Amino acid sequence: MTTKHARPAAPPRPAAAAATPSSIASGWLHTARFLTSAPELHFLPEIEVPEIAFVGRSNSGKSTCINILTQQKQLAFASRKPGRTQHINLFSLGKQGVTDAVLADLPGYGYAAVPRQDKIRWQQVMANYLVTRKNLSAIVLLCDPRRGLTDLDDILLDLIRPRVEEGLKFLIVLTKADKLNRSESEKALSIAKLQAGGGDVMLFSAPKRKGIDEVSQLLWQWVHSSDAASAKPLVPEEASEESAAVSIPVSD
Ligand SMILES: Nc1nc2c(ncn2[C@@H]2O[C@H](COP(=O)(O)OP(=O)(O)O)[C@@H](O)[C@H]2O)c(=O)[nH]1
Ligand SMILES: [Mg+2]
Repeated sequence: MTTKHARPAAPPRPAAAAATPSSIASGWLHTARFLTSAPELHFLPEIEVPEIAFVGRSNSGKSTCINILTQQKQLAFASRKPGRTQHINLFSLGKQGVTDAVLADLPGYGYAAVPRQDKIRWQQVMANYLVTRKNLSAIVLLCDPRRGLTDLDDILLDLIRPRVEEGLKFLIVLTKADKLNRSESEKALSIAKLQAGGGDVMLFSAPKRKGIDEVSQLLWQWVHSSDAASAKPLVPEEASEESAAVSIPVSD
C-alpha cells in the first residue's frame, strides 16, 4: 500500500511590514517631486496646502538635508559652489499624486563671493517670502553648529518672530553633528534651544544618518496633526505682498 505524502505546507508569507510613524513619515517625504522654480516671490504659484521652507546660510548642509529627508539624491542640488542656488524651488509632497504639502528650498545666504547687489536682491526676495507667503506654515533653519547662528540667521529670526508667535512652526536643524563630540553636541543643542524661542532643535548628520527620523516625523506631524488643519491663517491681516518692504543689512 502506498501512502500519499501530503504536500509540504507553503511557507508562511512574510507579514507586510507594519507601518510605523517613522516609515509613514519617510514614505511621505519620498514622494517629493519638483513643482516649480522661481527667481522672485511673485512668480511663485499661490498654493493652498501648507508650505515648509528650508532656509540657512550657504554651505550649512541644506541641500544635503533635503536630499536625505526625501531620499532623492539630486532633488535639491548639493552644490559644490555655494551661493549658486539662487531660486526658490518648490517640491510637492503627497501620496498617490495628491499634494498635501510643499517644501520650499530657499537660496542660501551669506556667501562672501556673491556680488553685493546679488546679496541685497536675494536677501530681499527671502525676506519678502518669509513675511508674506500666505501658505507658509513652517520653517526649518539649517545651521552648522561649529559656526552657530550668525548675524544673518539672527535677522531671519527677528523677521519671522511675529509669525512664529502666531503659530508658524519652527525647527533649527544643527547639521554636520558628526563633527562634534558629545559634550560639544549638548552645548550646541542648549544654546540653540535658547535661541529658538520655543521652536524645536535637532541634531542632524548626513554621514551618520543621525536625526533623519526625528526631523521626518516632525515634518509629517506639522502637516498632518489635526490642529494643523484648523490653524488660523498665519499672515497678519495688514500684511500684503505690496506692503512688505523688508530691508535687511548685507554685512555678512
Ligand atoms: N561632515 C558632514 N558634512 C556635511 C553634512 N551635510 C553636508 N555636508 C557637507 O557640507 C557641504 C555643504 O553642503 P550642502 O548640502 O551643499 O550645503 P548648502 O549650501 O547649505 O546647500 C558639502 O561639502 C557637504 O558634503 C553632514 O551632515 N556632515
Ligand atoms: Mg544648496
